[in-house]
Amino acid sequence: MHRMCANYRLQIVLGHLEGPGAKALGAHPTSGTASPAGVQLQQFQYTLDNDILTLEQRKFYEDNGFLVIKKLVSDADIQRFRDEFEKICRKEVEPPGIQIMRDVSILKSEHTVSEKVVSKVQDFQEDEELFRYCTLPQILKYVECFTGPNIMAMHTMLINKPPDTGKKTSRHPMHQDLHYFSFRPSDRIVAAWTAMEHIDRSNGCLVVLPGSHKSSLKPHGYPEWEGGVNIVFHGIQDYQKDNARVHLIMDKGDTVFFHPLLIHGSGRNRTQGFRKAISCHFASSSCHYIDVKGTNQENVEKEVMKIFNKMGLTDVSLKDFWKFRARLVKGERINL
Ligand SMILES: O=C(O)CCC(=O)C(=O)O
Repeated sequence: MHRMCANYRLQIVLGHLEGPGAKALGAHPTSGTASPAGVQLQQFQYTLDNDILTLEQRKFYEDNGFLVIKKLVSDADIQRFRDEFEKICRKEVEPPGIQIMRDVSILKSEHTVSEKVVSKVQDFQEDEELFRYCTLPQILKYVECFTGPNIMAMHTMLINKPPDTGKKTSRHPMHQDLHYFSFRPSDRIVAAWTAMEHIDRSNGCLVVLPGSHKSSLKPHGYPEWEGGVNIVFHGIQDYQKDNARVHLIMDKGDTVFFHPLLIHGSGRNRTQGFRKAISCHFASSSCHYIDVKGTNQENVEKEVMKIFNKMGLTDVSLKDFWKFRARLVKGERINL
């Protein structure tokens, strides 16, 4: 993993400092504009040797822990995900294992089943239409740069951030996704998050703290917010707002790939629309499970156990939970 990048050396020798796709992607302030001359021979830790990322993109991810690729998912695919989401909300389709969540502020106030009361669906691995997102070749092409060739889809979500009712419950506290994961190593895990419409600060874009993927996993818990917080929306304890944070303004189809230790969250949705994004966490199938007992992730295991217990399942662990969710999307299944 920590070996010298052979591709990089080869490209220097050949003088080809831009990889395939560089022109199509164009420059983007959140996708790396480092000058090739400024790129030093180095060991890469967070990306693998590949012919997909330009050197600038690779260096950008190494330094910042995220990378935005413009227009990666087509309007036609996004429309299909929207249509399926609406069918799920109306209960016209009921894929096994799917979890349908409501925002805490609308939890009890409305009983009709519609897009307007669902804040998120997750675990759509048995829904052929939504799961297509996790198998799109253009997504997996990038995922492979971080995970390697054997890829598992671990966690799937379509987030439908509702208009904030004034209680600020539509915010997602700053957190590190690794807090929820009982598999390692973290550098072989990556999230793909695709904007299903234009997303900016008005409707609650992603907020990231560049470079925070180089830090360790911090203790998380429920933030003490007045208006309440959604179930299992843990945040970093004692998080202090950091001026270095960056708001990711994204257009429909733009996709951000990010490291599971990157500190991120999202702001309030101040519009009347439901802000939509589709996302999957991928991991190399050669990752291994860990026991989180005695670590600061124990609180997640306890919450997940409560959910299992409600389903009548006892004597299960966080590892069982992840094994149940994991699906092979490319290559071969090794450990996960
Ligand atoms: O889409 C969002 O608002 C934030 C999603 C997120 O950070 C997460 O679910 O981990």
